[in-house]
Amino acid sequence: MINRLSLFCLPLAAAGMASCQQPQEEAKRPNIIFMMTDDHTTQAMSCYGGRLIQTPNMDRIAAEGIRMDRCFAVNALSGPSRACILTGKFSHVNGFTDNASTFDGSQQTFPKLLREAGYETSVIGKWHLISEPQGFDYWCILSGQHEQGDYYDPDFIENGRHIQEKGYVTDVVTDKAIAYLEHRDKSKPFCMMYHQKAPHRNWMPAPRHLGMFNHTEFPEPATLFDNYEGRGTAARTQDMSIAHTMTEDWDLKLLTREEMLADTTNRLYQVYKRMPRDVQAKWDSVYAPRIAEYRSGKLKGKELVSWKYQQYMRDYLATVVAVDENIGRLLDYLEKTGELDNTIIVYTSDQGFFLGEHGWFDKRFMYEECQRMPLVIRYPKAIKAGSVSDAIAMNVDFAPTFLDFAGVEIPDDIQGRSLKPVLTNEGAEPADWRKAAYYHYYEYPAEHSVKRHYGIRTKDFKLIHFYNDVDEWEMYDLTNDPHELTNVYGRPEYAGKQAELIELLHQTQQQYNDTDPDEKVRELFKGDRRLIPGR
Ligand code: SGN
Ligand code: CA
Repeated sequence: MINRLSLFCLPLAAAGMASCQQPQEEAKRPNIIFMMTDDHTTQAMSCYGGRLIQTPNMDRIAAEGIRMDRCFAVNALSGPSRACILTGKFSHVNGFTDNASTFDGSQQTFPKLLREAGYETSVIGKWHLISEPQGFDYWCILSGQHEQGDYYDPDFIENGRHIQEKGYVTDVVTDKAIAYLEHRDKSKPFCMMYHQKAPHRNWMPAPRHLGMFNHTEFPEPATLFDNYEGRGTAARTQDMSIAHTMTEDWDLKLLTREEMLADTTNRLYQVYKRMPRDVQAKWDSVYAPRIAEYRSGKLKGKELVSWKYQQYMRDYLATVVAVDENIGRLLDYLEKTGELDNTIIVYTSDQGFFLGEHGWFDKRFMYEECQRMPLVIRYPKAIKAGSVSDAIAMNVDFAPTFLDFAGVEIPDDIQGRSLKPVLTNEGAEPADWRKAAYYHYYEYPAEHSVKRHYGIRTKDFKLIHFYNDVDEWEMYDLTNDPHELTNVYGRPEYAGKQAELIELLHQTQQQYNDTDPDEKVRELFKGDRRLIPGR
């Protein structure tokens, strides 16, 4: 699995000797820190041009490395995305299609391959794959709330042992990461997966950030009041709107302490009670004006939706601030210990998220805001500072990329492709690079009611097929319609493009062996190619 050069150099490097034929620098294998948050999206990152907050430490990774502008989740949901990342394989191959799945931990993953090649491996924070982590020398995963983890005084399973820690989850996960780095076996390169829970629902800020945005008005997205005209059934029947789905208690935190104490079964109380008393007191004072305003009865209709959007942003973005601060802490620690430039530092999120676009929160849809993942990478030995790339990347590419940088052979059954040639060439893609990202979402019927669908996303277009209990196609011209408001599928002026995209979808499904998502499409592809709609 290790290439010949590193195999030859490894024992010497481990013994601190420099007598390898290659210069010592070249022989040294990079450490990898894979930083992943949960539900953080590019609209809330200043290096992506987001107008909502400043994220200086994430921006630093981008400025001193590369920003990938077209990285896509292949199934925009936590467990599935994590399984794709670990295996480099799509959901239909790794078996974890939705959050009700259990990961088959006996299968090949990139941490296992790195470990076999002499890396020390660890995972800290959100795991969400139900089965115990395999292939890690150290693992410490969030266990509360069905493995979503708690914001305050979180529970963990540390190498099989149940523990509870004091403090705010984003800080605690970082403390653990730093403690691990302090005590790791320094004779080996390491690969650490550092997985934050934030900014996942229900968006509870750190004590120091409670109320920090109470006097900030955030810009509304252009599509906050989308009426879904020009889209299909799936967009109209979802259950993830700020107007209707967002709850008063869990999401908007519109319950007083007295009300929570009077109904201790309430879910908000279950997380509130985990805070120390002084933090509860701060919480009470910060949310009191919000509750009063809401109950004044003045807010109605669109004004109420705008108001809810503001509260949502105040909480969500405050949790992002803590993530950014903690990334800063980790970068400082690496700098201080001399490991910063030896380490490939990746920042991403398991998928993107809707911050009011189309009137929504949550993810799941193959629409831009959540299909697109943040991805910034710093490794000055091979990546030029300030690089930006529009090459189409997917989360299944992460595994082969890490193996490639570590000099480990990429097994043939990995479906993603190493991004190394793109990353090391200032973001430019090789001539034979893929033309489309593939997507397939399965979790339906389920929470948020997003219908099953699959499709492709090229640089300029998107083709989606919603199936299962509907049979509807959508196609978006992203250059002319970046907000994806007008479905152009079936329009005569797009007939040629449509036929081209259907063929590309077909080829992509063949390539990744996802050939039977549903009968009807098989029929469509099986027969006479002239029957492809639009041809
Ligand atoms: C929880 C949330 C959902 C969210 C899923 C999946 N509900 O069930 O809003 O879509 O997690 O998120 S909550 O009432 O518990 O907050 S994922 O990122 O883990 O896939
Ligand atoms: Ca997520």
